[in-house]
Amino acid sequence: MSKPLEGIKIIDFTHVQAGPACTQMLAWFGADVIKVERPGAGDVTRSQLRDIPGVDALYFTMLNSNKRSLTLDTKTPEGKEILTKLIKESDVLVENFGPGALDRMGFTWEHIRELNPGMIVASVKGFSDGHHYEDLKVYENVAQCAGGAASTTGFDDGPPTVSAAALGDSNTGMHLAIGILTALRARDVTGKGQKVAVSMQDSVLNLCRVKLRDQQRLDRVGYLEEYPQYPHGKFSDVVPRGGNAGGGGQPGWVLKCKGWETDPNAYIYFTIQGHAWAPICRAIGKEEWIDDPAYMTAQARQDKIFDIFGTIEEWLKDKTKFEAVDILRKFDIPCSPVLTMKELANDPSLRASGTIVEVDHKERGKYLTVGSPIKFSDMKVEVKGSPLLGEHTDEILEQLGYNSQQIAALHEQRVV
Ligand code: CAO
Repeated sequence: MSKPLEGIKIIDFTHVQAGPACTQMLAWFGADVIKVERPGAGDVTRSQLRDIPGVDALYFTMLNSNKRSLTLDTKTPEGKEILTKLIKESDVLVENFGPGALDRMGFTWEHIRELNPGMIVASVKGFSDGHHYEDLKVYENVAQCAGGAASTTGFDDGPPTVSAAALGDSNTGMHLAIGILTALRARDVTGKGQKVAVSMQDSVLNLCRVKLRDQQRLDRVGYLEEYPQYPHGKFSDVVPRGGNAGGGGQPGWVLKCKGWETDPNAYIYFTIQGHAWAPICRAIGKEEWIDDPAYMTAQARQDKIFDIFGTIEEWLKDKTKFEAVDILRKFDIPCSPVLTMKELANDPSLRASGTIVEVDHKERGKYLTVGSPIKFSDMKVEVKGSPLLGEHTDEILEQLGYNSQQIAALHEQRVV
C-alpha cells in the first residue's frame, strides 16, 4: 500500500525528543526521512540511559523508527557540499538545534531558500523568535515551567510540578508536524517553501489554554469553583495548582480502590458528570441522594464534593480498580483505572490497535514502542526499527552521485 507522504524527502537534523518525534511521525506516513548525525557520535540519545551496553538506547529507538541515518560532519567543506546537494533535492529540512546553530553552520534561511525555493525549513526552539529568552537552550521540563504547565500542576501545598507527559518535547514535535504538512499544502498551491517555527513554550501554553481561561475568570470573580480550594480554601491572584480536580465543568478526583495501601496505582479517576448524578447514586447505592435538595444539583454538591468522593471511596473499598470500572461503565460514568506502564505494555486492546507495537532492531532484538496514535481507514502504519548510526550513509551518497572511491575518501577524512 502506498503511503500519503511517499515522495517527500526530509533532511532530519533533529535530536533528543522534540524534533525526532515530529520526523518519526512523518516517516511513518511515508516520507523519506534522512537523519543527519555527527560521525562517531550521532544523536545523543543513542547512548543515553542505555539498558544494553553498546546498543542504541530505547530513548533513540523509540523516536527514530522508519528513518535512514546519514553521518555527516556539516562543519567541513565536503560536508557542506553534501548538505547543499541534499538541500537541492529535498522538500523539508527539520531541525531543533540550539538557537543560531544552523546559521553558524552556514545554512541560513536565506541561503537555503536560494538553493531551493521550494524548501520548507521547520524549527523547534525553546522560545519563539524575538522573545526575550530566545537565546536560551531548552529541555522538556524547562518548557513545562516556561509554558504555564508547572505552576498549575501538582497540589496546593507542594511545589510547581512537571508532568510525565512530554508536553515540551513530543507535543512540540506534533505541532511542528502540523506546521510542516500545512506548509507542504501551501507549496502545492504556490510552489514556494517557507519557514515554519514552533517554540516549546508556545506549544506547552497551547495545551494549557484552559488555565489562561481560569486566570481571566479568577481576575473577574476571585475564585474558581471547580478547584479544590473552593469554597473552603483561599485563592491568590494567580491560578492555583488544582491537584487532581477535573478542571472542566465536571468535578473529578483520583479515588482509592481495594489494595491502595500497598499498590500505589490501585486508584480510579472518577468524574461526576452533572446529568449522570442519578446513575452515580444508583451505582454506589445512595439512591436517597438522587432527589435530596442537598445533593441533587451541581451547585448544592459543591461544598461537600470531597465528602461525596469519600463516600464513593467507601464503596470502592472492596473493589479493585478494574472491578470498579466494570461496574461504573454500566452506569455510563466517565472513569478509568489508573493504569501503569506495565499494564499498558501488556494491554491486548492496545496491541490489537497498533498503539503498542513490537519492533525488531538489528542489534537489540525485539522491543516495544508506541505506534501511531492516529488511525487511518486507508493506511496501516507500519513501525520499523530505527537505523544504526550511519547505516544508510553510502546508499544516500550514491543516490547523490558519489562513486565508491569518493565515498571511501569521505569516510577516510571522517566527513561521513
Ligand atoms: N555536524 C557538525 N556539527 C553538528 C552536527 C553535524 N552533523 N550536528 C550538530 N552539530 C553542532 C551544531 O552545529 C552546534 O554547533 P555550534 O553550537 O558550535 O554552532 C552543536 O553541534 C551543538 O548543537 P546544539 O546547541 O543543538 O546542542 P546542545 O547539546 O548544546 O543543546 C539542546 C541541546 C536540546 C538544549 C538544544 O539543541 C536546544 O535548545 N534545542 C532547541 C530546543 C529543543 O528542541 N529542545 C528539546 C530537546 S528534547 O528535550
